[in-house]
Amino acid sequence: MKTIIISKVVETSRVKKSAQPINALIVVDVQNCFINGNLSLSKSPAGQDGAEVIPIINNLIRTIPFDVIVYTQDWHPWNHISFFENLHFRRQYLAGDQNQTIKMFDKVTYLGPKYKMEQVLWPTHCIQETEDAALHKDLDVISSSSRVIHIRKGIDPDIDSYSAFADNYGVRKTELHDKLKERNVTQVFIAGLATDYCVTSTALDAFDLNYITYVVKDASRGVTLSTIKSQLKKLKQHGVHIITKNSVDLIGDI
Ligand code: VGL
Ligand code: ZN
Repeated sequence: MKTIIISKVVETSRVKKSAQPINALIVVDVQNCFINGNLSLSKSPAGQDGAEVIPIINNLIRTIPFDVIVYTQDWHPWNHISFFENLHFRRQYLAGDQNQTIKMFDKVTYLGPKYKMEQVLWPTHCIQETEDAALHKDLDVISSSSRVIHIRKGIDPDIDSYSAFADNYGVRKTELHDKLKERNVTQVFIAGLATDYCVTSTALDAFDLNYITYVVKDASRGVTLSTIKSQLKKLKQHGVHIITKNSVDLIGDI
């Protein structure tokens, strides 16, 4: 019995070593809203410039032969739960004192039939079909082919979605996992906006879905320095590899 188990382990690692990894680049939310629009990272606490990721990501796309390229977009309806301006629609569902003073960027908790978690209240951003939600014009968007996947998220008015794989409750999945599996992707490299929110959540989900997962730190920009730091630490502890643009290696650790 023991011998059988041991030989199985050996077999698995041998097969793994000889298999060629299939690599995807996931370009997270490189949209006007986070660069020069309603939720410009330059106006957020870390004061980072989201536009700086564009030439870096373009260079990755041009020089590295990724098998698959994914572009994600935050794609909210006008009445979305994450907008500070929509607080009045759901004030009755606030946990605690419903008359509490709440400011933009505060974290609140909504509790109710449809709500069960904390929500940061962002300025209205990335409304579906608007210029604010478009991918930035300088980003290299490979024209549609079997190599390209487009994902839109945050579409349900009542739940936010930082990850490109699923909403913040982990309930409603996007098509991303199925589409990556169809293409036999084994490794994902994640870059874009914002490091401490959508990049982090996408990377944690990718790891949990068994992809070998890399975050390209210097090809990403974030909202708040302290959360950028704490989220990168969390990612590392989770098993996500934090790398830089010059150390993208498609053979990786398989
Ligand atoms: C994001 C805040 C709100 C992101 C999306 O793309 O990281 N951040 N919506
Ligand atoms: Zn959003």
